Amino acid sequence: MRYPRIVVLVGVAISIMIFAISTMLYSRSSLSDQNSSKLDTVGGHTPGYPILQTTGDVLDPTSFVINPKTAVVEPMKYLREFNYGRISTSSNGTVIRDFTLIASDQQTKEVSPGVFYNVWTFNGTIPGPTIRATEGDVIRITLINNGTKFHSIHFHGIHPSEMDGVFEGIAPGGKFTYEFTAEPFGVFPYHCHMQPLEEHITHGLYGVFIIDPKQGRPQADEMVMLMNGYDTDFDTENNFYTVNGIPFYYMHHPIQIEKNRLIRIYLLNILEFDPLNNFHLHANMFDFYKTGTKLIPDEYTDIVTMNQAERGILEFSYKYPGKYMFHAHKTEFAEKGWTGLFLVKDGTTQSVNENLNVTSIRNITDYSTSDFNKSTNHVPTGGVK
Ligand SMILES: [Cu+2]
Repeated sequence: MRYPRIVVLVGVAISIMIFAISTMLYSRSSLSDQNSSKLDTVGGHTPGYPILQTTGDVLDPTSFVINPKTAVVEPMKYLREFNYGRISTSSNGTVIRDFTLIASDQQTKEVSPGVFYNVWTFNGTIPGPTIRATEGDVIRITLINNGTKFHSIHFHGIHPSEMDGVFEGIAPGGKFTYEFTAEPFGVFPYHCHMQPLEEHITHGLYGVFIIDPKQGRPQADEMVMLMNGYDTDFDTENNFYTVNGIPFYYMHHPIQIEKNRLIRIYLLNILEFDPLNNFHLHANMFDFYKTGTKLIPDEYTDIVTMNQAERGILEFSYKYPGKYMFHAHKTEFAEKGWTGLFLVKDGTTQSVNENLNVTSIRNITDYSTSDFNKSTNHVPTGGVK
């Protein structure tokens, strides 16, 4: 069969084009391979590797101020606030500490500038107040349920079954007093234990419970850090990660500490949905006391990784003044809010923070019981009361 002349010509032209394109592509890929081996680089920008793109959302929204009336917590106040309860003594001399926690689940508060979320809280804040006692004290915590769902308080530590806060939920409008002896010494979570558990936790019903050893710990500048997250679009993945309730807060309001002063951090991870979280300290190392139940450190490190409810005590001091980051060494968490700064002052140069644009959030603690804080100590110097 004979093809018309025009068909033959078109066929030849197409063949030439295909050959030319193939040759070009081959030479490009060879060049790319040569570049790869020459550069010997790793990552998304290496030729031949896919380029990762971010969604571009979140990334440090705290360049403007959170309204103090709507913020979920005042992180700088929370940092060093320890609640010792209303203290009385039994006939045999045992110290009794009474606390009141009010659960609520109907408030909407600002968890990041412009981001409002239905928070479930103990005493109006996320995290709930830090409860502190000494081993051997009798702890009495009255839970008042002002919410619309059943709630409870489950303390970690040693106590009788009926004080475990798991099987008996407190009905809306109800009230119950948990009572047990504080043991052992260490740092513990407390949280609601009603089902579905992840819902009660991710909305914010948790806090830190510290039991001091009878002999106390060395004097230090003490602080509490609780690592959490917020799933604000309800897809069981966190959109924000924080230490002490508001993403990036301590980046804009650095924690001021003194050079050579012993710093003690009671650290707890309560993060829901993500299996792990961690804490990394820049330009320094710390002693780590796992769960805080021993007086001898378990590790000397600059990073500690924790599953949900794991916790411990960090001790360190800075040799040199300046600004130092601390953050999750999980990049996603750090970039979605779990990042902060220490500002180390050398004790002679004052007000290094004057040019840091410090904005304070005041009067937002929504404690519904005026007596909860009666023996609250703002104890920047640490020690045991
Ligand atoms: Cu609950």
